[in-house]
Amino acid sequence: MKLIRACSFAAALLVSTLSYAASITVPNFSFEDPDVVDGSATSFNTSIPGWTKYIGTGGLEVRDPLNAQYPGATGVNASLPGTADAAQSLFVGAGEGTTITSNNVVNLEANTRYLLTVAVGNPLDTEPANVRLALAMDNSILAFTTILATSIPKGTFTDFSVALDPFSPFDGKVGSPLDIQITVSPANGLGRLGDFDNVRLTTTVPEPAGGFVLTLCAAFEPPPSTTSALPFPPPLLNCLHHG
Ligand SMILES: [Ca+2]
Ligand SMILES: [Ca+2]
Ligand SMILES: [Ca+2]
Repeated sequence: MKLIRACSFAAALLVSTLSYAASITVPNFSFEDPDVVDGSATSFNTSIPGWTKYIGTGGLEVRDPLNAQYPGATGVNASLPGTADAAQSLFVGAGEGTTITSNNVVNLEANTRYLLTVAVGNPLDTEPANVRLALAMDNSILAFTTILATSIPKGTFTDFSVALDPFSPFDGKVGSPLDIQITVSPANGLGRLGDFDNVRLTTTVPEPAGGFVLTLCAAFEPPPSTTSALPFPPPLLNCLHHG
């Protein structure tokens, strides 16, 4: 019975290990810094806390939208809808290819999958630009996704994601800092602005399954001198059954 419990424990640990994910702190992820008055914004500039413009003719600002932009957004600290966080968002002007970055968010680790998720807004009073979300290193893009303006739901914020698959421990990029990039480009001659919030970066570390379980099961095998009257089932079969 002890072995059954041990292997069940190993199987449970295996499941939790396979689904293990960690969150990485993204600076000013919710664009609540600086706090601006409801309905106002910082002026378009080349930087805000945690974020800077890399290229392009557009600028970036923090703003606190009203009902005219998003339903329910008017009021002190009134929450933005959808997948946004809190009251303020990042607003980016879309000169062709205007790209802003948060640099050196984390150092790339081997055997780790990175998932970037951003709440992308489409305000009621302006047309959005096309958007590209990317993970980059030294301004060289490693993974990206392109979001057409027409696929961003109106009057709310909607999550879009891009994943960076694991690198081997021998890859020269391992150990170097990752950047988050957000790029906006005019869409159909209409959409010239991008609205963003709640930038999240999570990691998942896949574990080699079989070896881990067998190692734990072997550790709980009875010693040769055990005199229990109950025969122990074969460890491998038992583990496979309970896994
Ligand atoms: Ca926010
Ligand atoms: Ca505010
Ligand atoms: Ca507001």
